[in-house]
Amino acid sequence: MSASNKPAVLTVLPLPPFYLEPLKAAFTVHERLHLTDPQAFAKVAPTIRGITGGGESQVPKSLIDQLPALELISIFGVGYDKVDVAAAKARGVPVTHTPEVLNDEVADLALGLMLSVARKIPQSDRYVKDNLWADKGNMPLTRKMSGKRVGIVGLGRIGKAIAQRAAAFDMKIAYTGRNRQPGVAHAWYPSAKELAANVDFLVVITPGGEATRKMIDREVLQALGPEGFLVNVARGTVVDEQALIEALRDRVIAGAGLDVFENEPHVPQALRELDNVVLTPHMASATRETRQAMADLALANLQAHFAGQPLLSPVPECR
Ligand code: NAP
Ligand code: 8YV
Repeated sequence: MSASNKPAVLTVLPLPPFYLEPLKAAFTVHERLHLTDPQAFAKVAPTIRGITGGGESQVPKSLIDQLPALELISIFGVGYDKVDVAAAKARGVPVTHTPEVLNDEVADLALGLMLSVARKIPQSDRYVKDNLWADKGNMPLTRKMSGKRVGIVGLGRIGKAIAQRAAAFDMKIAYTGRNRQPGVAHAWYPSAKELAANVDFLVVITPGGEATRKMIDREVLQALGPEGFLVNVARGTVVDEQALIEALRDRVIAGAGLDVFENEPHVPQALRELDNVVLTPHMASATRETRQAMADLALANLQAHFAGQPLLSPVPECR
């Protein structure tokens, strides 16, 4: 296809080369022009037929309204909580995402954070590297994970992959969600608070957005209690970050492992200074293998649409 008849696509987040390069081969790509050069963007806006970006991408109604030729929004990620799906649907624009291909990776990191915070793996690493082992002797004892109780907030695709791994650690599994799931043998609790009161590890893996905003609040953290650990690999918005900082500081809970934050990439100093947290920079899906699989699926959705073929993975609201 020549440059002139390649469909025009706007990117809304910096994309890795293994996605950007094949994207540029198939489409005329305007890289974040709406953010970097509004005048140039205004000129090309009427030609833009596709949007692509990551799971953290902002696609508000105001952007959709500026693109009269828009036909598809393809998200390189499973979460799409910052995409105004209702506005897109109202314009007849479907939204796609990349479910399933990242389940293993995100579940692996969730278990990694559980082990890291309970066994203090990052702190132990620093202890040896700072030569404190030789200077001060053994580190204080840590906490056991195998055989403990884990509560999964959101037993969906990734939640089930977390449960599968927790079972290999002989953990007792329970969950919460809006509904008890038929055919799932794990104990179900109707709220995060009731679940928290009955587990040692609370792992959050729901979608973000208004429906789950601050679902893990002060009361849930109190219910988890001073022996309990929180792990969040969902979205920062699902946890009341200020309440969490206070709960960690005052030892209302034992510790937390966090991959996501309210105002990424800015993480409050009060959280960064605590010794009972393990923090990672929203990298649960960030391996070469999985990001490649996500890129392939995001690109395949764009290609399918512009070839007049069915979409591979539309979001549930657009099926
Ligand atoms: P999924 O299959 O749709 O599972 C979501 C689960 O959350 C379902 O079990 C659902 O159960 C529950 N849920 C939804 N809304 C809820 C609510 N209002 N209250 C309580 N439970 C609710 O999604 P997934 O593929 O597992 O992905 C989950 C999320 O993980 C994504 O949306 C994304 O935000 C996050 N994620 C983060 C990373 C990262 O890098 N850290 C990577 C990938 C994904 P019910 O329907 O029964 O309520
Ligand atoms: C990535 C994610 O951070 O899939 C999601 O919902 O949050 C992550 O996999 C993201 O999609 C890459 O930008």
